[in-house]
Amino acid sequence: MTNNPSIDFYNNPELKFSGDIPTGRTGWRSPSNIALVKYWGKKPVQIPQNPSVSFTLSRSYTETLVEYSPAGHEGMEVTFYFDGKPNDEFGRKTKTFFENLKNIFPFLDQLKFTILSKNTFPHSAGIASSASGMSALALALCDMEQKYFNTLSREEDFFQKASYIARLGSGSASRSVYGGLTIWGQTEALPGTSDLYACPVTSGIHPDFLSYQDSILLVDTGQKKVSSRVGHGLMDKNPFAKQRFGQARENIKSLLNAMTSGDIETFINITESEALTLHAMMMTSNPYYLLLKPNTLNIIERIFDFRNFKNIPVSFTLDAGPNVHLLYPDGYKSRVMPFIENELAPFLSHNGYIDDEVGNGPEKLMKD
Ligand code: 2P0
Repeated sequence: MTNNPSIDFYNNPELKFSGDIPTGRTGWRSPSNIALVKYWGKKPVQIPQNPSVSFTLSRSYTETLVEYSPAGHEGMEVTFYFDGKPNDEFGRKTKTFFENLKNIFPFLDQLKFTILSKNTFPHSAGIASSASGMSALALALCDMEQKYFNTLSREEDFFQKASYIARLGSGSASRSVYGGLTIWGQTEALPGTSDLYACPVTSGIHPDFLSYQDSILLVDTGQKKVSSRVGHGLMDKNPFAKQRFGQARENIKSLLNAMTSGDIETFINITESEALTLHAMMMTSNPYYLLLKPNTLNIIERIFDFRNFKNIPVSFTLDAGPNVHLLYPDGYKSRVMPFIENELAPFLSHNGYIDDEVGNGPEKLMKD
């Protein structure tokens, strides 16, 4: 936290340029993450109904370059390029995000922005592109705060604030500012956890889980029919919501115990149950809806069979979409790859799969 207790870490009117307004740029590469215990349901403002825990990924990331210069009379402006092309929808979303952050970063109103962003994976397909995209933006804003106001020189402060800001953009994005295993939401499972920002699990995890593999099997990469924002909202009236939030609170404790002791069987049991429960919540919302596709189920059946017959600890989890995250310890990679290529490939879209694994977290793209 800040050294000056009279200044609110998150609401600091001093973060405004008093002399010349600068021109400059910053850039961050920030990864997506895959939740093992899921966040599904929230309270205002972006407070999760239950804690969640995720693996940060390595090769599924967003790279965002933020260029800024003094604003004109109209105040803050945002021009957004995605994959090299102007993208008005992302521009509007980012402008709304920045508008909502004006109390936290008063300097935003003094600048106009050109943002250039690209993903290494298809966006809007339930592979948490909002997690990588919003965390990259949050890191860029914290970087500007540190560069011009020197208020985030402690690394813990920098990343905690970046996680807080990322959360306001998209809940799951709060977890992407750290590598490895990350918890967002207050839980007895780890001291220091908060509903306001995520915390990395920095010790105690069994080595098997530090290099876990995640092959993301792309069944369908089209735009989802129901957004996560709407899905979260439907949990407000889901008849099973209360039990679900309680179950998640218990699951996070049991999962962390299993990941500490290296109990892969319990890890598989909890993560697969979490994935299916997430989708069960969608099916039991009103209006009900379904994001799974026939090939999602074909793949899950093959995973069950492969695990049972070959005695290899492969398992799956799902994000809010039809694609399957195939999880396994890296020591089994040479046996799992032929399974994907031979048995699962017929169920994949033309995009195939992304060979990913647990990663180390975001990286700054350029030196100051
Ligand atoms: C998660 N998901 O824990 C859960 C599981 C998807 C399935 O959080 O409204 O984009 O921006 O806070 O973070 C996706 O929802 O929702 C999500 P908002 P978000 O990763």
